[in-house]
Amino acid sequence: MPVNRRVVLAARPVGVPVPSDFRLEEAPVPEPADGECLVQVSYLSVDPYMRGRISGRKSYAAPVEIGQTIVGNAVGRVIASRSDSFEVGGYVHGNLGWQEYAAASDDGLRAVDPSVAPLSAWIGVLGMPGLTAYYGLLRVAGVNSGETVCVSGAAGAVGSAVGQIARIKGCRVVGIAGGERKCAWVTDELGFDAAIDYKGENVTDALRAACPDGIDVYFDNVGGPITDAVFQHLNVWSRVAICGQISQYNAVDASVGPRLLWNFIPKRIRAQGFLVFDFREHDAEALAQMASWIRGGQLKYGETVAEGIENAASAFIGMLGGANMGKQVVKLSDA
Ligand code: NAP
Ligand code: FER
Repeated sequence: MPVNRRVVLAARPVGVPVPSDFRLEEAPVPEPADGECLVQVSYLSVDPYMRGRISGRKSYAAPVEIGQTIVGNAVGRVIASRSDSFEVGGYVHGNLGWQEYAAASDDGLRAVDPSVAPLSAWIGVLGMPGLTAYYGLLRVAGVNSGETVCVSGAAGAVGSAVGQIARIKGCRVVGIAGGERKCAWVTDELGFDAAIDYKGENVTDALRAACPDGIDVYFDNVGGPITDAVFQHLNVWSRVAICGQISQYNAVDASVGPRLLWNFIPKRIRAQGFLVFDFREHDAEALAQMASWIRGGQLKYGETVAEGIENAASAFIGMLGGANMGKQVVKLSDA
């Protein structure tokens, strides 16, 4: 009988997750029920939000319980179908979890067109992270041509797309990322105007040099001291899209701050948190636009690829610590 390997939550992480918080299990390959497809996963996504989902904290979605398969988006091939919507041999993505085979209801699956971009892109630049960049910049922050955009987490899945979309829209773009290699990538390969290595530079000083006219839009992926520094350079009528606060996700005690909000009063700064799902009705249009930018060579994407379900947990832990450049994916099988 074919075996399905999956990763389950073994213990709720305290602080930085460790390998023993996860356990690899074997189970029979599931049988699709009526209306379901059986998908063999090619790539699975590891994302920062999963840190919240395994913490047991109340959120917009139920937490992963101990012993349950870790949630996560994945892309793969339909190998059995009891659905009218998807045929055997087609490609789909959806929340399939950290496992090699998944039986999933067709209403949770979306078709993937591998002629537009390789499979892995559908959980990255053409998936949830890419849409997050698009909506956060264009609908939440509302960038205008000629503005200066600063993005933290600049070399990650979301941040790398944010900077390029801002460039496409005629903005000056300054990224903040950890390490010289990541900074060189976003400027030399992705066309950012400048990049600041928060691990090697004083961010406040570097921002003053890189943004002599101040910052009109801050796309915040990280929070913490980096965001404190950016807040001091925000212009009158600037906007902050609060996308993520990854510097706080492993925090054991709630940290205090931000303390620099007095800036927001005379400068009439607007800050707004958002979830990518708020804009779901626009996904088709957004994806068509992103795909056309990819085809036109204006939107590039990077990936860091781990291999094998047994390495999903280490890929996740590595991503939280900055081991990835571009989107972190885990390859499980050839399509
Ligand atoms: P990612 O940026 O590809 O990977 C996470 C990155 O975070 C790491 O590579 C690391 O890069 C950086 N990081 C880790 N600890 C940090 C710290 N203490 N200070 C500064 N940077 C730190 O991940 P992603 O999928 O693109 O997500 C980026 C952000 O967007 C996350 O905060 C995520 O929660 C958020 N997000 C929000 C939504 C939404 O709907 N609101 C949707 C998707 C993602 P460095 O090497 O540069 O430190
Ligand atoms: C994310 C960070 C946080 C994300 C969602 C959340 C979809 C939501 C958290 C909550 O509801 O508590 O990267 O991505």
